[in-house]
Amino acid sequence: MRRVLIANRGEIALRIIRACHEEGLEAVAVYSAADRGSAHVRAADRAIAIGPPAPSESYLSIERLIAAAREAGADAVHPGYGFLAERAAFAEAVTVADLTWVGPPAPAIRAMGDKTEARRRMREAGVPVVPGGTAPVGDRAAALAAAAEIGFPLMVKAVAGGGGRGMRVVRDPGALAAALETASSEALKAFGDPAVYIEKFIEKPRHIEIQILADEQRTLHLGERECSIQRRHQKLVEEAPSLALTGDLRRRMGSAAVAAAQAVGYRGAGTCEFLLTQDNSFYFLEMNTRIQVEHPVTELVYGVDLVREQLRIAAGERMRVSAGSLLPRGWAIECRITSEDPATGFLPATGRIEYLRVPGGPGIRWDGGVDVGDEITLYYDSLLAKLIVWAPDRAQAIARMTQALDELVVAGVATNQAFHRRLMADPAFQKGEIDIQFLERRADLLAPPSSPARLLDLAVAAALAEDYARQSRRPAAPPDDAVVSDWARQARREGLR
Ligand code: MV4
Repeated sequence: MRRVLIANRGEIALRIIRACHEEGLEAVAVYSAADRGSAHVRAADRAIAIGPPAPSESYLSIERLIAAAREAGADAVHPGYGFLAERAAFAEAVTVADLTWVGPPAPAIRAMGDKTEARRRMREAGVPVVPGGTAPVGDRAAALAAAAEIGFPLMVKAVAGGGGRGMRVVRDPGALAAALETASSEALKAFGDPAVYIEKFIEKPRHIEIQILADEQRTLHLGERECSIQRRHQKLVEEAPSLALTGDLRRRMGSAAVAAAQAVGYRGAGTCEFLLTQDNSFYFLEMNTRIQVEHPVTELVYGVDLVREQLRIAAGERMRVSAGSLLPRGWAIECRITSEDPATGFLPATGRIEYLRVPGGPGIRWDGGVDVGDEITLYYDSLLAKLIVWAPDRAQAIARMTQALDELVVAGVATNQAFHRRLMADPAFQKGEIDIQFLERRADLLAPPSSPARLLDLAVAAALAEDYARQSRRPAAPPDDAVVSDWARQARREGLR
């Protein structure tokens, strides 16, 4: 393996390019017409244009990506996350083109993509899954019978689902038929497959995921990430480790995740998602067969570069991780900085980055993909950067994140920075009293009521900005005895035109 094509954009493309360079590999970027001047294009050794801004004609086009790999003489493809990362067909196309796929084998992607098959395989492997069906529901009578056995509340989920689409909570038998209908038609629309199944609904769980690394010899886990701070299935803050886990629970969840990976012949980096209940039962939900957005918090507490390990494993080398040394050290927190404005209900914002001040100092990491001058469009997801901190313990990590958020300035496009500040200052968050419904209960954190004092501040700032802008447009008259050069005179005339 010598030259890796990165089939992605933004911060993760840049992250992978850096890992390639550290591994002594050349990196080939691809870019859509909207990303011509992006940071990942400049950082790569070579860049290939793959089409117009629309993802379907660029980053989601298997054909164009394989052609780009050929054109650049690449011998491997790293998909990053999102786009084609979990498409078994892409993994196969890469392999058929005689390129190395930096990811898990296609059959492992496929097995985990079908949620009822995954549930069957996990049960066989002794991995706890949420009580419920392991086959799609048949007719209405069969569904009612299955529901009676499982009990209420329950959930109707899409077989081809994941990430929260095609899901319905059902609290009593009377609501089942309607839920089956809507979940099934949603599933058909979203995944092209109307099949649904039912399982017990778990109330107020935490979302805990376990990081896996597997090479030809070994399958290891690198502990957990706490991902409960999310809104509408979009994670906003992740941390490692989790306050909810003891060493014993970490070992048990870790063993379950390793068994899950082994059951599908997993290789490379992957993540098993679990629901952790308030009485410390845990249930396998799904496996993400890719590097995840939040991988840096694991890297910081385990001292492992997951992307470099992905590259080594794909090249057939052994991972540079020894099971004996795998203990979490200190605490890491990640805030996703997105171009979403809490004031407008987290609608994606657009604009040009006019100014950017990136936080720095000990224990602070900025995984960004944008620079001053970049245009933020609606073509791609709204993740601008990830701000990640490490500190010896959770309280210090929160304090460090607070300081980093104070240093951060993004001008020109609205971001969720203020939300992160409110969260870090929140006593309940500081105590770790979180579950997946935390943000549903805390509308005050999402969008604070605007106070009269805050409005006054904004009005004064706006007036000062306008006055400053007018001043700078007005040419100053020189004193009578000043020697004014022709250059200056000419410039003033230009300025007055
Ligand atoms: C659940 C659940 C409660 N009970 N399943 C959401 C995404 C998909 N991976 C599965 N999800 C859930 N499945 C049962 N039986 C609650 C969720 C859920 C959730 C899970 C993880 C992280 C955030 C979540 C937000 C809402 C619902």
